[in-house]
Amino acid sequence: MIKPDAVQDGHIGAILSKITEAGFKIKALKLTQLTVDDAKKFYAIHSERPFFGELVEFMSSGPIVAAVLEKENAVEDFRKLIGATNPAEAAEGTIRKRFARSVGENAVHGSDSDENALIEAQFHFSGREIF
Ligand code: 3AN
Repeated sequence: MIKPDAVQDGHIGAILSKITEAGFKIKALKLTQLTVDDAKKFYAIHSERPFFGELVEFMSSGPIVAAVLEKENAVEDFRKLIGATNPAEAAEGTIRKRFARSVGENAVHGSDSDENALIEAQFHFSGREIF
């Protein structure tokens, strides 16, 4: 996902360019907005964390871009491309270093495993929207 901060800041095009230049193929793509319930469901794994309420509020606060990406070693390579959760700690050249506002409003989300990538793809897209 491109998160509400980066969409609002006008970075959709630049972020998609970095993603495709890094060799990812776009299999599905849409501009949409999460409801509060969607955000709670998507981030259920973080429900006990102190920032959960803030995260849900932020992720449902405006439009996001959802995408399904394909590449060899995609999960690991995408996490390298986006950089550390906290943009202050993200490496030079990463998407979060360049575009994120803060640790909470950090521009992009990437799946943390192949298994979760499949669950998250199905959360956002129907079968006929994935190519
Ligand atoms: P990542 O997105 O790098 O995998 P996670 O899974 O630890 O990081 O956290 C999920 C999301 O929760 C982050 N993308 C960020 O928006 C938010 N988050 C993580 N840590 C904090 C924090 N300390 N304060 C506020 N929000 C946070």
